[in-house]
Amino acid sequence: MSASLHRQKSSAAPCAPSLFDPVQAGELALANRVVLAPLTRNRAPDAIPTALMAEYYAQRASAGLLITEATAISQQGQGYADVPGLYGTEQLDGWKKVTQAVHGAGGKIVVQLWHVGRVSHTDLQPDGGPPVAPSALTANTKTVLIKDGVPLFVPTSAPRALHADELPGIVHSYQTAARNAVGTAGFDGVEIHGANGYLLDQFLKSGSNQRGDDYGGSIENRARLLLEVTRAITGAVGGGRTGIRLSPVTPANDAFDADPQPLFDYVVRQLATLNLAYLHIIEGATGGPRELAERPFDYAALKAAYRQAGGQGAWMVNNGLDKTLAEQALADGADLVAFGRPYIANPDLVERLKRGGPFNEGNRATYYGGGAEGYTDYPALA
Ligand code: 8OZ
Repeated sequence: MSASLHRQKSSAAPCAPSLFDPVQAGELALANRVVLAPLTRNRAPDAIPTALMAEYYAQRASAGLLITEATAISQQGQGYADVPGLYGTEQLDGWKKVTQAVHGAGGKIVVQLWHVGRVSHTDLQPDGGPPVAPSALTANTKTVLIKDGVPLFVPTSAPRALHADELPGIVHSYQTAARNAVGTAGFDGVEIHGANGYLLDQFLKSGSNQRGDDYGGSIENRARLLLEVTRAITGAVGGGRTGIRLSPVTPANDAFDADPQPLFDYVVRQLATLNLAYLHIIEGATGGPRELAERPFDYAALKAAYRQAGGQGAWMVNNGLDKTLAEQALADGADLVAFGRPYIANPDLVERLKRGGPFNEGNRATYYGGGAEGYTDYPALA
């Protein structure tokens, strides 16, 4: 919009961008504001991305940005059967085929960097040891193993508390994964998984962090690991290629904080100094209600805290949004909208949103694990 047109309209409500308008997120020049949210699909045997995964992501390349499924930065960071990793040569080679396919189809793709912390099982850990966590508190949640080809939901194993002297190694694993993601696998950037009750969220939240050292207790201490990881990654690949996902009140994977507003206001004020490409906020319960009566949270205040502290990254919102809610989010000042489940069954979601539908329904039975069925066989519009 020209400056003069903008002035003419300034007495009315400022006009919101459309979902289909381009936007800059740090160094990422995005063709539109529709984002593929990270979706775990458990189709990477031995943690190695496959040609089928390359096809799946390339089918969705008309999104302004694709965020991969959560991807383990180390074997210790792995918590589910057949999720991909980013710490071995074959894994990086597999991802390279994915990024080449997406770029060939005109898309942009970042990889979500994941350490599950306590949400794991001894069967998935190095030498069958216990999963690691801020404190030795078992998460009341389940993970998925695959036995004889059949997915099996099992309770997570009791974790051991990390020693403070192990934390630099974890920060280093994140940094190495980020560097290899951009430098070797060809990703446009990375998203730090700071949400949904995994390691970084476990450190943030009082329900899972009872440490008495510099990484537990006060808000500043609980946020320390997440901020150290973020600084290490931005130092390696640049803030403009780094995003982060947060979920202030989700109960996913037994996440709980007694007072999330000041905690997350602090976190985003600190992140504001790192020139990130974007902040990705899950509003409410991941995959569930957008508002939780027992866990109120002011997302507008969170965004204001970030902007007041100088944060210029794109503001991405997510969780249960349809076209109307997504447009409302943009009108309320979000820059990007991430769609999860709608993207499972609608590879050409951007075009379908433009036309107002129709939308395919996803088959839950094929969300996790399996092959092409329920993965790459959903039709695009003619
Ligand atoms: C569904 C199943 C397994 C993992 C998340 C990475 O919630 C996940 C996940 C989702 O962030």
